[in-house]
Amino acid sequence: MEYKNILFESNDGITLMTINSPRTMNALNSEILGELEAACQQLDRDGSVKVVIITGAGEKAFVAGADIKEMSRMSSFEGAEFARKGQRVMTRINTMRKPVIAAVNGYALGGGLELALACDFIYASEKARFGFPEVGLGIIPGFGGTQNLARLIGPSRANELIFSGRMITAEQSFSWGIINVLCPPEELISRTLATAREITTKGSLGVAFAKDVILNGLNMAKEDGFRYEASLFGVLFTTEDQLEGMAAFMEKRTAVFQGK
Ligand code: CO8
Repeated sequence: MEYKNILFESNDGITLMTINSPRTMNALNSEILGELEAACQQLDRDGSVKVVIITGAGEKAFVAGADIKEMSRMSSFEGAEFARKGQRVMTRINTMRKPVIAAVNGYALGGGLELALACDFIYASEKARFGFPEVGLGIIPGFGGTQNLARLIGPSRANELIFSGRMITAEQSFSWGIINVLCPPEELISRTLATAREITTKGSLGVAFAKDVILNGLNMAKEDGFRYEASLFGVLFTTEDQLEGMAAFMEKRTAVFQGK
């Protein structure tokens, strides 16, 4: 697959994906959505990749939404198709076996915020701005944002943000629990990489199973979530990573995990 709008940089098990369409502030059009979907598939299959980071090119925007110029020409049928494609891509990102971190460097609006919310957690620079401007365009968030935001910060704050179409600062997003870390712009990638590196030193099967159980457990009754957690916990006792992790602890050395 030839990528026209995404830059890749891979080092030591971490792949940094930069959405690079500066003319439209990295807005998501059908082509970029297709590239994101293909990239997720490729990275998920690649055993050398342990953590993925998604960011936006340039100083101003992470992703300024879905591409309004492309959407403005859509019929109702095409609009629904576009929403379905976007939802499929966001779900693909959300359900990748490896952790995906959003490094939000600027505007994360509409589909851009939905993309960040599809990641496992968000780090952001002080320049980041978050919002769902859709109601001002006569539409609603259509790439899963209504569901993901309300689950993350509760319906009350999600309602206010979505009904008003207002943009909020990185500080406000931090205090609302949308982002985990808020830092100066020049530190965003290094801080995100540092956390990614920490994750790569752990057993990748354990990390993948933890992601699975947290994600799927949210849609289960608590006792079912407990049962699912116990099952995956048990499965890990059939892996070399579990033997290595516990042996390393007892031998007072650093574990070297193979992801099997
Ligand atoms: N789509 C297309 N082009 C965009 C977008 C966008 N979302 N955002 C910015 N651009 C373009 C501008 O048109 C402009 O292009 P040009 O130079 O050719 O006129 C260029 O980027 C720079 O933008 P500005 O001149 O406006 O830059 P400012 O710094 O003044 O403002 C903002 C930056 C605040 C980000 C402003 O551009 C803005 O408000 N953008 C639109 C934000 C928005 O409304 N996003 C939500 C879009 S809707 C959405 O995401 C729905 C998702 C679900 C879809 C469901 C399927 C149907």
